[in-house]
Amino acid sequence: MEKDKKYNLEGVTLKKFFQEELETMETAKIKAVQEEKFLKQFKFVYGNNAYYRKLCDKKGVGLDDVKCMADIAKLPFLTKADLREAYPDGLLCKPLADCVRIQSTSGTTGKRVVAYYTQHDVDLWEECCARAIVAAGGTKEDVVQVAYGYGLFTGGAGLHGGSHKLGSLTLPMSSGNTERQIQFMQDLGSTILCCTPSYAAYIGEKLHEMGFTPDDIKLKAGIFGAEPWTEEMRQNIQNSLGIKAYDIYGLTEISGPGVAFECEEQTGMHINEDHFYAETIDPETGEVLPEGSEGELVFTSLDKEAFPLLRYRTRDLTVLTREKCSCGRTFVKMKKPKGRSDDMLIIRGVNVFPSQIETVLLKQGYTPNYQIIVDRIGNEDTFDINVELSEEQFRKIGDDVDIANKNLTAAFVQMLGIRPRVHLLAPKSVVRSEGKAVRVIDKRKLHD
Ligand code: DLL
Repeated sequence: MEKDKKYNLEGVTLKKFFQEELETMETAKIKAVQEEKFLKQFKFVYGNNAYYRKLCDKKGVGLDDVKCMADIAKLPFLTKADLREAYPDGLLCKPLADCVRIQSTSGTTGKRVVAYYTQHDVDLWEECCARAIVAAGGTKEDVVQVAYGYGLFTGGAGLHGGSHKLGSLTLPMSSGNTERQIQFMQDLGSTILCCTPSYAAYIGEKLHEMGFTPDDIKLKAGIFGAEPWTEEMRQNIQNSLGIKAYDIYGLTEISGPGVAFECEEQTGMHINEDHFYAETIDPETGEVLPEGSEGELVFTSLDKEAFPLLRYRTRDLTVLTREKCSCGRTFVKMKKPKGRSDDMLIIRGVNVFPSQIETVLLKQGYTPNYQIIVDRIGNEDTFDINVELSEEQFRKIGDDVDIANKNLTAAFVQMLGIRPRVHLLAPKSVVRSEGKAVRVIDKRKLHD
């Protein structure tokens, strides 16, 4: 690869794995490890948390009912509503004096979720992030620019900790101040960028706007997550920054980024199964689904201390697959989540995911700068999509704006089955994101 010429790998032993013996365990071994840890974790949570014990009592499950991994099906689910009810520390399993960190979700409605960590929990989490950095080609020689937000959000802290564990040179930029991000990237020779995919797209856009090309930076890889993003978006970022873009998944409730991460195959994320047991369920009935069918992800932490959640419903929709991966990792893979079940819009009775809109736009050569606005007038849903044109499109489109609009509308109708009103806007009219992008404005909620 071009980049390797600039990036001096001479004398550097590229590690394929951060913890090879764990990441490449045979499936039977993984299952045995999970069962052993699960039985211990259940006893620990049941014995140390009154809120959880009460939930189990309500379901009629006691200590004696859980003797093997399959017995997990007997346990109650935990939901966001439980976390709100138990706020702030009703699900804590260790004395506060043993905790060393609190992180929190970015939730805008209701009470935030706060997660507690002991030093053991922080180490476990950071190791998961180090695995992700190594899977993206990271070594101790790398300069890792962390442009996720720092603070209560887990993005900055998680990747920062992972980079330290690996021994890479860590650049704690946090998000924002995009020109300075690019200047530091050049001056300090950053080789790996960590931020949300929408922010990566913006950094790419800015790089070109400042008159640079990927040849003017040393970046070789990016580790992007915290929000849904499409394969088309991956291509867009890879081209504009001249890198390989890897997905990373996680949630505050389970620890933060690094619950799952992508390897060189870029075909889904390996779940760190030695720490987290994954199930997919039918979101309506709660029935456990076989691997290979799409459902809501449910996680059970297997060896956490302060805030170990058992059967936590994430509301994220994905598919689990255990197909052999060419990278050598044996951990089950989750496909790119389509979004949360509650991100799905129901417009005029039709299910619409923002990711479908992103796919259409990027396939048709538009920018990833868009916003979906849904409202209700009388009994009718209105559905508008604001699409920003690139400078070049804006210059070229001239009188053909109606034709372009018609073609794009037709592509949406084909993908979604309903007709949006499309608005092609001048460059720079859609607000850029430095963290998690706000793609949808659903004004119907205001009327309810
Ligand atoms: O977003 C943790 C994180 C930080 C993950 C940095 C990756 C990188 P929360 O703020 O608690 O934590 O939000 C968790 O974000 O349930 C998903 O809905 C969504 N999400 C996270 N990663 C991805 C991803 C962090 N790679 C919620 N693809 C999750 C799609 C993602 N959605």
